[in-house]
Amino acid sequence: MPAITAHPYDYELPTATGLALLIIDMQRDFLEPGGFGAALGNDVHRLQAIVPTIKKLQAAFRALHLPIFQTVEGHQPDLSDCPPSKRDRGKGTLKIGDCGPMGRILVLGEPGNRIIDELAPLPDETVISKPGKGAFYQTNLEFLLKTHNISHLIITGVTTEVCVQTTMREANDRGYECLLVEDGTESYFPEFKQATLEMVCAQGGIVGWCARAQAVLAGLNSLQLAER
Ligand code: C5J
Repeated sequence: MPAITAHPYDYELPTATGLALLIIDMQRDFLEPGGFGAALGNDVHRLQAIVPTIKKLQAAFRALHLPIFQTVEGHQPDLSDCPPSKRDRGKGTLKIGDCGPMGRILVLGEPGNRIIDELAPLPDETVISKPGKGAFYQTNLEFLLKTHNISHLIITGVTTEVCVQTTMREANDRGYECLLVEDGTESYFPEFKQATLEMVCAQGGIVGWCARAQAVLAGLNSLQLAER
């Protein structure tokens, strides 16, 4: 049985149709100066280190014709899907909907809301806009995964303890087998990233598995060989 070497134990792969790559919120708002992440007082540069790793995974999934789903966090221009509690939280200099250097902060369609160029989706790849932290909240992600018969999710993106972890927990509760890529996710706070990696795969994988990208790529290779 093809598997990925992972914590807390090997992550068994389904037949190729069943596996998808989920890339969470690799958008300019979080990775570049002048966006939502920076408006909340964070140093956005440390998030950029994972871009080459996610790019490698994206290329591997594309080469195997496996589905890739990306998300962006953003709100309608009238902010009708942004609760005041979210807009007001943090008391930053720029709030959601305000005009910043990359357009309106965390608003769909604005320049800052775009996925970074390095990870731009192909025209036939799905990008899900989400108003919350979790990718299942008020989106059609679950419908799309069911339509594609996906049971296993390889999860990457930012930030580890916010949108990535929330999404992994939502997916786990819905019965998906989730693996978080250790060097394919990042946080503004290294200690929060580390704690998240430890807590998701504690207790025998209470939320899922963790593995490095190299192990994921080796697992994909074994899957390809097994299905030849
Ligand atoms: C945050 C996210 N951190 N994508 N969003 O607000 O994790």
